[in-house]
Amino acid sequence: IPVVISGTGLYRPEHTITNAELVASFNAYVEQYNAQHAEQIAAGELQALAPSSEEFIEKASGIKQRYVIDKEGILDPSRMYPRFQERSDDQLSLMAEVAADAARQALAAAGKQAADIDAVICSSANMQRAYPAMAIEIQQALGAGGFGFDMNVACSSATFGIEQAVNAVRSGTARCVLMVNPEITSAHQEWRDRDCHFIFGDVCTAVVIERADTATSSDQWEVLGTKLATQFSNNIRNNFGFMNRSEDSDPNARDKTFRQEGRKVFKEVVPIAAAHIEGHLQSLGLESTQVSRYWLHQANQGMNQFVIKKLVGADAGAEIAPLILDEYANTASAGSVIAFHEHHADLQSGDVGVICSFGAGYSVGSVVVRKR
Ligand code: CO8
Repeated sequence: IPVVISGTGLYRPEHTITNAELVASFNAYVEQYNAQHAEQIAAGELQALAPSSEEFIEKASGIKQRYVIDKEGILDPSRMYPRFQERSDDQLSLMAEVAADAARQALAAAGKQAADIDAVICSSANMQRAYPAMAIEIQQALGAGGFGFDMNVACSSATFGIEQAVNAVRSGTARCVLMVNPEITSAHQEWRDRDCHFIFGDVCTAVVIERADTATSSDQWEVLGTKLATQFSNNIRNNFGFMNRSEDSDPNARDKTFRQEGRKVFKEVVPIAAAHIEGHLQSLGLESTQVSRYWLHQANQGMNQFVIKKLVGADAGAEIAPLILDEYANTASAGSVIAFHEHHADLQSGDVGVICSFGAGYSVGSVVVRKR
């Protein structure tokens, strides 16, 4: 029985931060820091921080703004991270709240009730807590049955999650799976680091995956195949974790938030991603030029242009590989799903597309779909 993607949903926070706002606050922080440490800087014991620039951000990444759940805390030069209220155990947690919002939209698009869902996968670059699994809280918030579990493959969490969902449906473990990606990246982004302070934004995506014979949606995408690959690299890393306390490490140390060697990632991941997609398509008897649309991971505009050039020998026009990172920035695993969510309505029955993620791990995941 074919398996289809029958609906998607997108939660988008109400606040945006433009590059101009971000840079103004970052530069105020830099001034404050340099003034506070003037003596050590003058003595050569500390390096002065350099200001950021709007021009650099847009040119280097293609990002123009990002959505965030809390704006005030991030832009406060004496804080530089969001301010979230701690919730009691009997309140819905923030990750579950945004996931339930995106999930309800995806269920409506698929024409499903929560009771039709018999598995919930919460797949994201970070989880709010150790346990119970976020997916189980989301399952309860929606009123879904079956089972739920969490998984994390950083930037590739969504595509890896889709494969688990497809396999669960194919094997008969579940008939209809809800896969959600609450990416509250603002909480583990390093807003005080000029090299990466502009990269991330908050969102949540949701995807309904089910047996084709139960699907009633007018917008169905048959999953022709999924292919996952990983290769260890330290070039994108975050050492935050449950052992930090026992290691007596500083919870505010730089290595406890997102950090990367951006240039190396750029260079190393482009060929891996292009070869992965090409190989996957070939195994399905398809050429990369037969694909109507590529919904690629959204980390860097130039990176996607390189991947597309390798695949189809053309510049990544909006037609073949739509970009959403100008508006959303990098949303970790959600980026390729946002691209699919917003840019597939014009395609025709029989058209083939590829949803593909790449990033930390390294990890690459591709999902080849065909419009029914
Ligand atoms: N303003 C002004 N100048 C700057 C700034 C700034 N903000 N930042 C750096 N510069 C300067 C540098 O100091 C450097 O100066 P010099 O030449 O004098 O040394 C110059 O600009 C060039 O710097 P870079 O070489 O670093 O700039 P790049 O052109 O390489 O651009 C990017 C940097 C944008 C980071 C680019 O390398 C990139 O996008 N690489 C790909 C990164 C990527 O895809 N990463 C994957 C991210 S991981 C992911 O997607 C999901 C992770 C999920 C978990 C994390 C969630 C929080």
